Amino acid sequence: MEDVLRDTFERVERATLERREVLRLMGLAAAASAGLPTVMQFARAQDATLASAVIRGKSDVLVVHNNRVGVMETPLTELRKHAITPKDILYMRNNQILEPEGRSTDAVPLAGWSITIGGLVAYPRTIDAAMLETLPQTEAEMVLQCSGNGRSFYARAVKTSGTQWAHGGMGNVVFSGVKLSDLLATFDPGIDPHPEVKFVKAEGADGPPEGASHPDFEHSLPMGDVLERAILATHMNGEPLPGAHGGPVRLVVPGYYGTMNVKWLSRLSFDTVQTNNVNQIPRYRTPNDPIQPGTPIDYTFENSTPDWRQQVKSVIFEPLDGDTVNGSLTLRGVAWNDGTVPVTMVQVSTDDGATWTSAGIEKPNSNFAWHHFSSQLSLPAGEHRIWVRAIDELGRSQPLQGTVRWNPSGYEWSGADVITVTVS
Ligand SMILES: Nc1nc2c(c(=O)[nH]1)N[C@H]1C(S)=C(S)[C@@H](COP(=O)(O)O)O[C@H]1N2
Ligand SMILES: [Mo]
Repeated sequence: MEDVLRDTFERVERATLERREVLRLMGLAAAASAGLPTVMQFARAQDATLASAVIRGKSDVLVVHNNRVGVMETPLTELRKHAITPKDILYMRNNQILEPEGRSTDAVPLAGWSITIGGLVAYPRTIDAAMLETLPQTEAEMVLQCSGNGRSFYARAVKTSGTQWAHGGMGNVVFSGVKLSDLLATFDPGIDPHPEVKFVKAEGADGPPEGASHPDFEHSLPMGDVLERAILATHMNGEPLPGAHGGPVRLVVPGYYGTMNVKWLSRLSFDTVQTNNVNQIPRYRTPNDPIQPGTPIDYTFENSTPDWRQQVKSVIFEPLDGDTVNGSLTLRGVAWNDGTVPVTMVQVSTDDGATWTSAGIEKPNSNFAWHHFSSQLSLPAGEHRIWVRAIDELGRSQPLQGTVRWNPSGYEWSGADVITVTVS
């Protein structure tokens, strides 16, 4: 399976490189380096397939990274327009075969969709998803972010394998549905997990990737966070959950990386150990100890951690890298973390870290959501580097050199954000 994926990635990368070469020959690269924002340069170098041809209802402003399974990124010029990311521009990342319900942003009926709850429990159950509508509803405004978001920045040290996401493998959305703990509480007799249960495994109904024979897309999540946070989401942004984003039911764990939010939920299992599904190990993990960029690692359950809780992070939305700006400008962007505590500070430096000032932070609707920050800057004419880093209530922050968290698959990029702008 890994080989199939690697092949695909390599094919996409080769195609991208070839296109870059063509662009260079056409003299567009010169135009790009003359001031087009990086995001635009990036968008120009991608697959020519239109997003709407891969997934009906997706906007053609999206950058298509993979047109077979549907992997697409939102340019920051679009992402920054909305407090809540609309479904047509929300990034998309599929790993498996693209099933019919995943091919459009239309809703999928709840009735007739079954979810099995089992594992080391006293009373396993199968529910019809329609029963979720009869239970108390809850909602969470939260950042949905691929653990590969920002992967391309690891190339500042050594390029890592996989989709070369810029910052647009994320969005801020509102998921609503039924809290898993509320669902469990309705059963009599109860599901009653054994005291030794430590993980909840979520399985998606999507089939194996092309040419691979491995089973469902699965992830194991720690029991504590799942009981506290997990929602069986049936709605997104106030509408029935689009099929492409996991409808009719998706397991959502606010504060966790996107990959842990399993789409097309078909089964939950209460287990004593993590699944050995390829998406739990070796994929979607980062090493526990720093490793030298370029060094391979044999992942074990002991030497690495799944991409569960999101790292503290900030992304500048305005201006964008490469922009030409007026000397008196407003810097804007978003910051977030794993939602355990709020992000309390966003610091800005225009002198490569000699001095930092605090940006203003708008109070977010939830700890799991984007925290919008802004700062008035006054800069003399010339080229300037602007750094931004977020700090949360626990004092957790972002490394200035994000490559210190280098890992072979380029997960969990969380380096301080830095842009270069020219003041005219
Ligand atoms: N069933 C299933 N769930 C999945 C995936 C998948 O391939 N299959 N991809 C995961 C990954 S890696 C990410 S980043 C998010 C992407 O969510 P989106 O496509 O709704 O934006 O879904 C996650 N859930
Ligand atoms: Mo992802």
